Amino acid sequence: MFPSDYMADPSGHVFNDKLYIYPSHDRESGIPENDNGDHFDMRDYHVLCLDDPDQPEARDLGMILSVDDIPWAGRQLWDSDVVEKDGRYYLIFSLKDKNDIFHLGVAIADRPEGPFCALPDPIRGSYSIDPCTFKDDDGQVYVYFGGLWGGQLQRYRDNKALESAILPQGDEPSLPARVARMSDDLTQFAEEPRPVEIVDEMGKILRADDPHRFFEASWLHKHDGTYYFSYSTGDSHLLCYATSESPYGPFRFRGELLQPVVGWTTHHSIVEWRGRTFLLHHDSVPSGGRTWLRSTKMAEIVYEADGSMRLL
Ligand code: FUB
Repeated sequence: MFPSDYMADPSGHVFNDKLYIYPSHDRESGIPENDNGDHFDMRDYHVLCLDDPDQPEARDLGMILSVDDIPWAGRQLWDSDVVEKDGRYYLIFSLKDKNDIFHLGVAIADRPEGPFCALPDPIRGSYSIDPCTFKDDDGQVYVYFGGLWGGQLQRYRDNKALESAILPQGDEPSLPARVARMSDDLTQFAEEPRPVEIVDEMGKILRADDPHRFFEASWLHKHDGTYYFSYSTGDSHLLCYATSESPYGPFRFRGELLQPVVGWTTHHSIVEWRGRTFLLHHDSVPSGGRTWLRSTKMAEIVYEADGSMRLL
């Protein structure tokens, strides 16, 4: 479906009636695979574009930001997302600093095609990975973020760094993603990040050993006034979703959206375009199962009368 280069973690947005996809740019780093994710050693971002939903292959519009042009960069440009405000485009990205700690950074452009210019420092108080931006109908912009294991979320509690990482176990409550409203200029958090609670039908937070609990790859979209939070379950390899009446949640678990794909990671975005809804995701089929060389795909989603989603 998408160009022959390896692109993962696709974040899709419609700007000027075209679909722009902001992926991670996978490459062969030669670093052995490990649970820390060192083999995902990406060094730049490209943007892909579709003019029409039925176009067989997206166009690669080229590089929009390189790790060499980010003043605070250490290594590993992971998942990113873009939001538009007042005719400017804000790329929020995950990157390790020079001490190997993940933070979220901001880079700004005048066009969705970039090039993007990075701010000199990461967002104050940001940590972990996988930012998803969401602009609500009132213009407020929120960023959802967080990821376990190599994404370092287990090193924090209540937005403070722990002395050593603690992963909840068994029937302990799982670790939630975080959400923060952005400042009006979209360069900082406007508030302390809050937990994105995912609860079962009884209102209980999903447990650490629940295969549907949050792991990484947050995405937020709104449909018919309902907020849909979708995410990857990481080591159980599912894409799941939960719904709420508020962008802050709590979100009630609703179901599985995508079964495990070829490759360890699963990651996605959901975008409404010309009256249809699309799931962008990745797998490692074209690279023969190499988990760090992933390719972007697109599928259509439909809603049932009760608001649940399924792949067409
Ligand atoms: O692409 C690097 C990491 O792999 C992402 O940040 C995670 O969501 C997983 O897809």
